[in-house]
Amino acid sequence: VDKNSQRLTIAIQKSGRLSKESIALLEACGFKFSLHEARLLAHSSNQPVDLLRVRDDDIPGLVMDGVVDLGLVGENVLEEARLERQATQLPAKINILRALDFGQCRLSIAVPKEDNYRGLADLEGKRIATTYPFLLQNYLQQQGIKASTAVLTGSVEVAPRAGLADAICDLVSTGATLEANGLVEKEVIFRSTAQLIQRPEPLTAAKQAIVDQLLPRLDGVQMARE
Ligand code: PRT
Ligand code: ZN
Repeated sequence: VDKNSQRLTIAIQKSGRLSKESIALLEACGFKFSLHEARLLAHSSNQPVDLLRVRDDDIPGLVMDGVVDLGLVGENVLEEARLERQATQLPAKINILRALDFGQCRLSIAVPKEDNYRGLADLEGKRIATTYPFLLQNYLQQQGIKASTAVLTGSVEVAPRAGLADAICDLVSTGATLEANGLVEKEVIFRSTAQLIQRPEPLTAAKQAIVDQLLPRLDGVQMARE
């Protein structure tokens, strides 16, 4: 990506739960895109705007480093990246432009249903499997609980059964995955929706003009489907 490009670059998830709705929202705001499955970059045919399609985990860093101008990403991924970058002294500033009306989920601690869980204190000294170690440890610290983490980027819900952890901290939407794995949701530690974020450094006037046109349209689209 050419940092000096006059085209506004927006990072979105390439394939996953946020992809369809991210593109649909930008299209509803008047941008036209033709997407080729294999391509990282998609040009808008009617505006000086490019989409960069990447793993969702890469989006916060790309925006915080100013490699791209805007990003659409889950608040859970954004906050995890922010905490991780703060801990490692990397730039972690971001402008959150809007909370979006899709990608709703919660990050929750769940335990095996046969456990006699009475409260957070029962997690003291235990191990919790999660993809979000910074959000989890941040929460535990606030609550005064010391527990260790097992970091897994997938299959978190099988960790207790596999003997890797005593509990899990994972994203939940319907609760079906927990249920299917014999787990019960006990503590909601973070509520998330997709967010529209912007790089911390000011945009060029030309790019800012596109954002100034985008935001009222986005508000209109979200208001209309409330
Ligand atoms: O490949 P890439 O890294 O881009 O994708 P990913 O696999 O990391 O992410 P993806 O596509 O699964 O999710 C992208 C974002 O969608 C997340 O970061 C959240 O912001 C949001 N989101 C909303 C969810 C869910 N709902 C959700 N239910 N992300 C994941 N899940 C998973 C959860 O991890 C668990 O495995 O769905 C399962 C639970 O769902 P229920 O309905 O059974 O409770
Ligand atoms: Zn991811």
